[in-house]
Amino acid sequence: MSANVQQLGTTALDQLCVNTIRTLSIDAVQKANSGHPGAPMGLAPVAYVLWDRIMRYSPADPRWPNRDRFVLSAGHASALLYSMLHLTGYDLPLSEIERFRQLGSKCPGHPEYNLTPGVETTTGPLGQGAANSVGMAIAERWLAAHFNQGEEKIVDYRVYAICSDGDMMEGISHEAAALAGHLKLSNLTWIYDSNHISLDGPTSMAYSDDVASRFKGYHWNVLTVEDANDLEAVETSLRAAQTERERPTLIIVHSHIGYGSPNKQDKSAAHGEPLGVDEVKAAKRFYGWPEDAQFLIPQEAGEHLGKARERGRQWQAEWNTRYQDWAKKNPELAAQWDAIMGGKLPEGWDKDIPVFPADAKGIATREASNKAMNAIAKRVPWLLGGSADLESSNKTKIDGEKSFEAESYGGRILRFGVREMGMGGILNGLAASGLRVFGGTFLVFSDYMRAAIRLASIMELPVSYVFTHDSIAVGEDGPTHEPVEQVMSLRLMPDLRLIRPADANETAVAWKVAIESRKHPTALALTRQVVPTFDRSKYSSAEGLRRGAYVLSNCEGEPDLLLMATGSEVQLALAAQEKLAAEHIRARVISFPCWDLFEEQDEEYKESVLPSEIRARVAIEAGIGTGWERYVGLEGRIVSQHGFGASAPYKDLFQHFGFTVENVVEHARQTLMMVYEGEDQEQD
Ligand SMILES: Cc1ncc(C[n+]2csc(CCOP(=O)(O)OP(=O)(O)O)c2C)c(N)n1
Repeated sequence: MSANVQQLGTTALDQLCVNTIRTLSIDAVQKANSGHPGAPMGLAPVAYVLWDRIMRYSPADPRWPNRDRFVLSAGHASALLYSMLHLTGYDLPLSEIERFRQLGSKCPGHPEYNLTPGVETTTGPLGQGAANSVGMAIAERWLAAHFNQGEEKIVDYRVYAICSDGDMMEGISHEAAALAGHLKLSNLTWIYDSNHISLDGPTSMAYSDDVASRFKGYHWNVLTVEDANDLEAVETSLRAAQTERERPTLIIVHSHIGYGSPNKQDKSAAHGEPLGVDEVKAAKRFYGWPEDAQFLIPQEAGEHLGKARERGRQWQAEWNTRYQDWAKKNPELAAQWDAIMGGKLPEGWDKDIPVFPADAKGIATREASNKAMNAIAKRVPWLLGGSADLESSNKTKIDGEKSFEAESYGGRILRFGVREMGMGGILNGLAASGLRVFGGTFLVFSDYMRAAIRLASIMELPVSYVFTHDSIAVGEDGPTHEPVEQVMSLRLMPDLRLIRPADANETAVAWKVAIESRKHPTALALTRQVVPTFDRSKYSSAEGLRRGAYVLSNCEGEPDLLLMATGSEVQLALAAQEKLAAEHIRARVISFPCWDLFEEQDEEYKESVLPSEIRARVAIEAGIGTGWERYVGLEGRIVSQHGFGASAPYKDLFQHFGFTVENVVEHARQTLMMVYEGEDQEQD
C-alpha cells in the first residue's frame, strides 16, 4: 500500500497508521450516514503522535489512576477518539465502531463518560471539555501535593485536551484558561486545532482572535505547529510541553479540515456530514488506500498501534510496584487513596455534623450549610470547594484550610474568581478525577453554570452546588439578583437533586444526602435570611428530608387539607396550620425539600404523605409555581411568584408578593371551597 502523502521524517508505517485512523473515522461516519469526518481527517496525525509517542495510559485498565488524561473537547470529532481507543487496544471492538451513532452502541454521537472505556468525560457542548481538563489538572496537582512524599511519587500524570475553533470561541474556555494560567498548571496541554472552518463556513465570518496573544496574556506557554501532518513538529511541541514547569501549554496546530478529500478539504462541507460514497473513494485514493475497502486496518498498522496495550501494562506494573512501596510506608495515606479511587467515604465521616437546637429566631440555611459542610470537610480530607468570588455570601469557606494556589497545591479552598461557567466545567473535571467537590454562587447565577450542571447530571458526577440567596428574599439587590424560575427549572433536570431545605437541621441532612450520593449531583438552594430552627421534639425529624417530602406537622385526625412548602416558606405553612386550627380546619404540613427524592419513594410512602382522597391542597414556594400542579392537583392552590421580583427590604417583598400567613390561609379556604363545592355537585 503506497502513501502519496509522505512527510519529511515520517516513515511509511507512521503514515499507514495515520491513514488507518483517518479511514476508520471516515467509514464510521459514512456508514452511520451522520457525524463529523472533517476534524478526524485533519487531526489524525496529532492523535497518532499523542497516543503512540506521548501519553501514558493502559488500555487494559482504562481507570489506572496515574494514567494521562485525554479530553476531546471537540466532542463532535468523536470518530477520532473511537478509532484511537479501538486501535490502541481498549475494550472497544470494531463492531462498535461499525455501529457508530446507533442505538446501544458504545460509540454514540458524542463521547460519553461511563459508557465507553477510555472516555474520560462527556463532551459535545463546545468549551465544556476544555474546562473539564482544567479541573483534571487541578485534581492532579492536588493529589500530587497530598499524596506524593518527596521523591516518592505516585501521582505524576498529565492532562491533554484537543480544542477546536468552537471550543476557543466559547466563553467557558476563556474562563477556564485564565484560571489555569493563574494557577500555573504546567501539567496541562491544550492542542488547538486551528483549521479556520466551523459549522457555518470559514471562522473569519465571526472570529479573528489573536489566540496566541490571548493565551500569552493568560500566562500560557504558546507553541505553534505550522502543519498538522508534520509528525516531528507535533512531537517536538508535545515534548516541550512536558518539560515546561511554570505554565500550561497551548499548541496551536494548523490543520486542514477534511484533509485528503479533493472536493471538501478546507470547507465546512467536511465538518458535519458524511463525505459521500464518491468522495470517500476519492479521499482513499489520495491516501493511497484501496478505495473500496471499508473499516480496513492493515496488519502492520494494527500491530504497531496495538503495542500500546503492552506498553500500558508495563507502565501500570511499574506504578503498582511504586504504589506498593509507598503504601507500606504510608498506610494512612494509602487508605485515603483507596477510598478516593473506590468512591468511598472515611469511617465516621458524618460524626461531627451538628444537630441544631430549636430556635424561633433561627439561622439562615446558608449559615447552617457552612457548619455542616465544615463538619464533613474535617473528616473527608478530599472534599474541596469554593465559590465564584462569593465566599462570604455563600459561606463556603473551609475553616483552617489554605487556598489552592500555585504556591499551595495542597489547599482545599478553590478560588474560581468571578467565573461561574468555568467553575461548573472545572468541578466536573475534579469530580471525574475522584475528588468530592462543591462550588458556590447565588442561585440566580446557576443559569451561567447550567450547561455544566447538565453534564454533571448526564455523567452521574456527585458534584454539590451551594446556591444561596434562593428567592426574592435577596431583597434590596432587586430582580437581577432574585432567582424566580431557577428552583423549578433545576428540578426539571433529570438526575440532578435540587434540595431546598426549610431549616438548619434539614440543611444538615441535605449535606449528608449530597455527600452520600455517588451518582447524582446535588444543588442546595439556601436562604440568605434567617429562618426558624424548628423544634423537632414537636415536629418530626429532619431525617425525613431523605425521602424528599415528609409530614412535618400532622393534625389531629384525618386532615381536611394538605399544606406543602419548601425552604423559607415552610414556616408560613406551620403558622397557617395553627390559624386554620382555630377555625377548626385540620391541616397537615408537609415539608417538601426535594421532588427528586420524593419521586424515588414507593407509592405507599407517597400515598401516606399525600393521601389521594385529600384534594384540598396548597403549595407555597417563593418561586415560579408552574409544576406544583403535580402535587396540588387541579383543585389545589399554589402560592408562588408569577413574575420577577423587585428591589426592597425582603420583608416588604414577601408582604407585597403574598408570602404571608394570611394569604396562605386565604388560599386554604379557597381550595377547601372548591373541593366541597365539587363534592356537593357530585352529590346533586
Ligand atoms: C455549545 C455548543 N454550541 C454549538 C454546538 C454545535 N456545533 C457543533 S460543532 C460546531 C462548529 C464547530 O466548529 P469547530 O469547532 O471549528 O470544529 P471543526 O469544524 O473544526 O470540526 C458547532 C457550532 C455545540 N456542539 N456546542
